[in-house]
Amino acid sequence: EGGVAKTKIASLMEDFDRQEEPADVGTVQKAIIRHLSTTLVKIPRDVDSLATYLASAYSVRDRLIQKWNETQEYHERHQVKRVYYMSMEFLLGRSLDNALLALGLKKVYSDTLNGLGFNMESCLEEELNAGLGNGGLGRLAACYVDSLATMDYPGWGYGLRYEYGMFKQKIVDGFQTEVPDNWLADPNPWELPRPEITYKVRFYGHVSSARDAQDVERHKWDGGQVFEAMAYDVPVPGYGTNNVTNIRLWSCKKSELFDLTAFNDGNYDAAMAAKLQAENLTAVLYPNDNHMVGKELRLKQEFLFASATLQDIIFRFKKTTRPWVDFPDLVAIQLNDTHPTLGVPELQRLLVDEEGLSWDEAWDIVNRTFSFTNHTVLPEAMERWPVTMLEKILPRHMSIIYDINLFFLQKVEKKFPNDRDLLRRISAIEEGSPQQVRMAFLACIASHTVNGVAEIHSEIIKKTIFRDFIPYFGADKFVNKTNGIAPRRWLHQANPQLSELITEVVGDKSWIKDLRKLIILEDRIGDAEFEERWVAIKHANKQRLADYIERVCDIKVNPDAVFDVQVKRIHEYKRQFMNILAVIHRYNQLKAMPEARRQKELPKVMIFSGKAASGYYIAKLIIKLINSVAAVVNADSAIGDLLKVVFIPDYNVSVAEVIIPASDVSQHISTAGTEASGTSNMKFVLNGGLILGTVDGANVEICEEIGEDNIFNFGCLADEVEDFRHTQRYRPSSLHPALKTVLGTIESGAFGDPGVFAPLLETLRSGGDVYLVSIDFPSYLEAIKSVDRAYRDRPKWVARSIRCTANLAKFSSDRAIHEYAEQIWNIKQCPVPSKV
Ligand code: B1H
Repeated sequence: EGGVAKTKIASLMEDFDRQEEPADVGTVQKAIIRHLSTTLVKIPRDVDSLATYLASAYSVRDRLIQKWNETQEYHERHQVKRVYYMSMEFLLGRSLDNALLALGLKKVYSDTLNGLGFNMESCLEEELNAGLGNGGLGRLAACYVDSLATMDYPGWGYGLRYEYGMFKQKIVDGFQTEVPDNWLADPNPWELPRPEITYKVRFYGHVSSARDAQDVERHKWDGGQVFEAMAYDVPVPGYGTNNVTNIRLWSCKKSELFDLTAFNDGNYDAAMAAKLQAENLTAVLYPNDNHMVGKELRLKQEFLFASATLQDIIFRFKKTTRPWVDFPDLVAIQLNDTHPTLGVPELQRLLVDEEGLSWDEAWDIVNRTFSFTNHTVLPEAMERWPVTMLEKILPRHMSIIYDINLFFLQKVEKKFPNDRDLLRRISAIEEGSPQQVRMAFLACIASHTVNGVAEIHSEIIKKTIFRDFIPYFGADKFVNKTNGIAPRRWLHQANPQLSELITEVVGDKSWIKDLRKLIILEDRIGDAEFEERWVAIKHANKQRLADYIERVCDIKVNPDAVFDVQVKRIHEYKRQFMNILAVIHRYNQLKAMPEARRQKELPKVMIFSGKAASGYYIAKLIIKLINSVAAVVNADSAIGDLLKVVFIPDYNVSVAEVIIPASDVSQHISTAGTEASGTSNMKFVLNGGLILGTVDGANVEICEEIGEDNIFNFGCLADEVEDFRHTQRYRPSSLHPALKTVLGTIESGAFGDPGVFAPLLETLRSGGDVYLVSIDFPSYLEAIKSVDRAYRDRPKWVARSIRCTANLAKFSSDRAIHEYAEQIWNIKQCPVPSKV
């Protein structure tokens, strides 16, 4: 009987899958109404724009799920190799607009919503941002999944489902305050809970060993605490393809088994209380960008993530019934920085302890499976975990790490005998008190390929952190994969007007999947009518941002002024401090000018936005200083529109989508050698904004692509930085007069109690000026002058702007993913055929 029912169901479901819902207003309307009244249980008078957003989202999701099913089923049937992109962060932002554009449904939804008396934009804005990441690293993961889907590559993202993502930033009295981001407060149509997909993850406990039948020592890890990781699947559509890929996010719940004895003892109350009190490992994202915090809870997050992911991948592999040696023919795993590196000893443990492989068989599989991306060289961001902490929480893994390291050092010793210092330098275990595991070394030892994220950065890591590994592994193991951004979100979605113009010039929408087509824009340079439209679009985007600024900051800015933007996480190495010091310099200059002269100056709006890690005191002072300067400058009637300073609160993906298309100039001014790549630099240039920047990260390659006439570079070079730090250390006496004056202005109390800013100013003095603000300041001022001069030559500026967009193809995440696929993952495109 059950058999008959199953066949019947199977054939009905096949029929259902074969039918694609038509995309007309009538069908869409019906779907939205159905979700309003059933899924959301609304009565007519309760239907507001939130409900309408949700109903629209559910109706789009229905279509996505169908395609998602097909994609997974098709890839499984063809046993194609997949990449698994392991990342502790996925900064997805909003999904509805992106999905509508991907599926070609934007117009019909807009018509439908209009017909129902709703405005599309306000419905889209009801969606809360999925802020499951800090900054560039997390957003990169989101862009990469977009490209995997769009280019029909078989691949999944794996991450954690934090209940609270990146905190919301409120500015109170000029200071940042943090508010929890309860992003799951509204229903989330973009996640599919999979209660049937759970894995047990153990912490603490003890390891015992015994000899097996072949007299091999076998290890068993048990006891301790057992947690459960449950899967939530987030479907991600490709643009203009049937492929819908998956991001599987793990959510933690304490396993019921853990408290079973208490339940069995009849102590229901106590057992339930323990369950409620149990720390929820996936409650919150650690809000530190480029900074490691060695908390036990973070280590547990990393292991829960690693273990659930590897168990899941192994489960899927076993369904193929292929032999273990084939594992790397079906599975590639990319480690997004070191945060998922516990996946290495976990795979080794699962293969040896659970599946009975020999150490060497397992290690060969591990090595052919993993590859690793390094995203930073900042010492404070390098993950190191105390051996004692690992031994306590993950005893079996600590012993596996010891063995991995021992076998590695033995091989190094064999190749380079009698070099004890080399072994000390290269060891994954750093001697000292406390002893620590260097996660970057472990990731490097276990991976077949290691990559940096921009040319300059990939060169730097070969000369610094991985220097000693090169004689042993050879230089070929270390490659470059310059970052990229998804043209779908960062041009097509964020800048609809410019997209329309580009589509007109290209002749079709093919550029959305092939940015090389943008080069044709160069032909229009000098075409007056085209240039006028180019300028008008930038102006409209500036007006949109001006409206936003007035709404959230209550500051009126003039859209005819230059919009000069620096938006990114607040960090000393990114030097927002240097930017605001130059703003003060400009303010002083304007104040000192006679009125007639002043009125000839170029009006500027200096726009800042970004979050400081909650424990990063100096970064928070930088925010306070920006807001204090803003308060004084913006209220100064003698200055008026000539200078406005704006700090836009709560920078996130959606805010970026409004800011980036509106910039004339954006600043990427990190101390040379510190910003691994940067990705917002690419987003600004793609939208026709010019860069004021240092010779760092991807700025260098952007300059190569667009030409040095179209970028404003300044500052010392990466290979000069160490010299400056040691020999030309900052001395107050040698301070540039302009900088002296600016510091004097702050100390005079012009921006409020100078005592507040004293610790910040100290970083330039006794702090040793680690990021060389005082060294680069003079050339920075010169560069700002050349930007201003250039902007006054309007026709030339417009030509530059067009050239920027036209030459940005290299920085598409499609190019980046293509390179990863061919050169690192060895995966092939596998488009899901469309229905007949
Ligand atoms: C980047 C991080 C990062 N590099 C530690 N490193 C984190 C490090 O939570 N943590 O512990 C979180 C993030 N993030 C950024 O990656 C680089 O600074 C950018 O230059 C780069 O563009 C981006 C993507 O590669």
